[in-house]
Amino acid sequence: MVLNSHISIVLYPQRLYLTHNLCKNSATVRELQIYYAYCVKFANFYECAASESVTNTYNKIKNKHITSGHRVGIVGGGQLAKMIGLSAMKLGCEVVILEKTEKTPSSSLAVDTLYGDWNNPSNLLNLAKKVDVVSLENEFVDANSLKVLEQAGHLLYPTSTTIELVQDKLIQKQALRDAGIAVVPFAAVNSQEEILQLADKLGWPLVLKARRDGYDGKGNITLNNATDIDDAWSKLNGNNQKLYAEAFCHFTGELAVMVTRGLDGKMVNYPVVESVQKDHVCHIVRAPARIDDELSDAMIELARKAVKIIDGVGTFGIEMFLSKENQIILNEMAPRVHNSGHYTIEACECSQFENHVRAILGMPLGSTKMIAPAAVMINMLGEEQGRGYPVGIEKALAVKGAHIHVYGKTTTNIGRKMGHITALGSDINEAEQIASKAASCIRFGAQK
Ligand code: AIR
Repeated sequence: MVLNSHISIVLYPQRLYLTHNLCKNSATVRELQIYYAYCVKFANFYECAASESVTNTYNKIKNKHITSGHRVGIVGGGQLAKMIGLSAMKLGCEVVILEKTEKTPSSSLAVDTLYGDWNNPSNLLNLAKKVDVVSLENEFVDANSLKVLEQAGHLLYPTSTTIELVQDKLIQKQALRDAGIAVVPFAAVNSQEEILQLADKLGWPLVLKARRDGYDGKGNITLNNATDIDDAWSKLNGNNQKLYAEAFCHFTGELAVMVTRGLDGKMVNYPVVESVQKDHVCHIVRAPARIDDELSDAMIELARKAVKIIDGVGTFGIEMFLSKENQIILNEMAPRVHNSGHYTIEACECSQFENHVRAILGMPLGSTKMIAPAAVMINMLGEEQGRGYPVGIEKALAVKGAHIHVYGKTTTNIGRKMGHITALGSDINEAEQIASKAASCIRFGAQK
């Protein structure tokens, strides 16, 4: 079958082969649709001698937007969108954001910001019409709303199918378990009674979790015994929100791996990192993790497998536990750039953010190699309610080697992620000393 003068399809049992004047690739039907859409939208990138239809479509894009580079749409405008946006801008792209409220961290860099409910398909379509490819900075956007974008022929990465598999943590755990990945025992709980029944099977403590929309400690409560159930149930709004519970993992360490997977299925991974969490919120990330090569290789293999299972395109964060028995257990995966990868901005040849942009544009992925022996990232959290700009930043900036990121949120609150600091060093201790010294100067929301 010939799609146009430059792209033709040859059908083999179960596989399709896409032939193009410059590209020869084996592809599934879905991949083929995607590839075709890319050839049309990014005709210049593939350097194809574009057919009339390709030229017409590309000209429309050019007229609508800018004369070079691409427009990336991001659903959500927080710090993750800001850092993706900065990388996109570095590559000459423009960024358009869809957010619920005004004055988010990314509003100052976006060429255009649309406001509205991101679960409303018409808002998503308005965003998609303004850009070449849509991506996400959070997993809260409803997969069914996202499907509408794909049905209308827009490019979305990660796809709605990937988001569907990940955004409901119960479905995510089931998908991973079914694919043979070790996860802690878990079950849906539809009543307080069912939590007690699960505790009979798994023992205490249990972790009660919201199936959707939890992050940074919101949506997770550890239950130490039966008397904790009532309070946790009402805090997580169990009567109206779907919950599940899982066995508490008595881990010896929490580790994470960032993986970027391209449109062609090629993957790159960053080193395994150690993360220190307090109250389910990430506080410190140390790279690389101080573990032996065998364990590190096994964790990387698991992380890559997990991203493949959900057919991910873009950057993904995979959080793991190391059990007392040295077993690797996948805790959670995020279909987006992740806090465990913020250190890559300064510490790696190509950051998690830039690799995300490269992946969703169908471009070659960059090197994930660290440029220093060690790096440490410390999160800066709000101490109490107050304004979003910190006190003490001038002192922190005087600390040599500290890379300071202030997200630009208008207000702060207890535990809210307001910024982070990364330092490189010849070893973890050296990097951590620098990062801690700078972090101790800065305070968000607290009076000096
Ligand atoms: N985020 C998304 N999922 C998890 C996290 N941490 C980031 C996104 C989102 C922001 O946190 O960038 O926009 C929301 O932070 P806040 O402080 O406004 O709740």
